Amino acid sequence: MKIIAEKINGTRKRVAQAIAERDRDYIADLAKRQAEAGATWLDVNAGTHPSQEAEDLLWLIEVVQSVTDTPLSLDSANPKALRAAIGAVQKIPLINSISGEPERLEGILPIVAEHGCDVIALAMDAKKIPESSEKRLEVIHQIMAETRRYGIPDERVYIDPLAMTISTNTDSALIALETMRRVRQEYPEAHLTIGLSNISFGLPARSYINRVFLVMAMAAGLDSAILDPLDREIQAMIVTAELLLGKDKHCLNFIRAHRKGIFEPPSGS
Ligand code: THG
Repeated sequence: MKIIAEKINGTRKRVAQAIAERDRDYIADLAKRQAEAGATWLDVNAGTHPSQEAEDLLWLIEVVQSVTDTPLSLDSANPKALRAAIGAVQKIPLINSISGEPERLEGILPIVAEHGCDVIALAMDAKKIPESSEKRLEVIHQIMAETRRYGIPDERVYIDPLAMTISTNTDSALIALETMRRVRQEYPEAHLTIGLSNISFGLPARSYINRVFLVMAMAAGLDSAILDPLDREIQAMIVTAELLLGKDKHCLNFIRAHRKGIFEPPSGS
């Protein structure tokens, strides 16, 4: 399971404040802790000020790279900000994200092709997120036709079926899971990812919803997710689900995780 660590996100209040105040220590600490917790990529999102996005993103990248060499996930829909960012990264990044929107495809796919990046593709077009898994598959077919046209191998594409909030549509998880199963069949070389916490928005006991959904999605073929790697219970779910899905030869990772204490209650509780 590849983890895209979510915490350096300018839509979060505390991170927005740190960006505005150029608080290096706060961002550096988030970067270090998430990298140590096993993140494959650190997502960096500079927030929603289009006029400042490129500048803020460059600052985030510089601060994060001053404390870790974990590769970055550049979380932006803005080709200009992404172009600037690509010139500043030390390792080939994950681009988060493209969609079926033509301007986004035209603006971002050349960057992905030129630099050999991995890329997340959202199952949505310019207008909206389709309701049914059939319609999401249609959008995914369009996007995959474009990535292939640009010569980007399927195994560099991470398809995000999009988990909408379960509180507004109780079929949201089923639609995302069905989309994942179909993607697995039709694009066996492509990866699947998801922004895990969207599913539980507006409900209590969110962590339970997130964790159970994560395990269901892993059974449907999810091999990557945007989540909080500092959540030990989530890490425990991941190693256990991988064990049960035949992805842990001789149970070594599970036993190692147990020795490291990830199944113990956190101290103080
Ligand atoms: N798919 C893709 N990219 C994404 C998303 C997705 N990027 C953004 C988002 N969705 C995933 N990232 C985050 C980052 C932080 C939080 C949630 C999702 C987060 N949320 C707090 C919570 O859920 O309680 C509330 C905010 C806060 O802490 O202030 O931390 O779906 N490709």
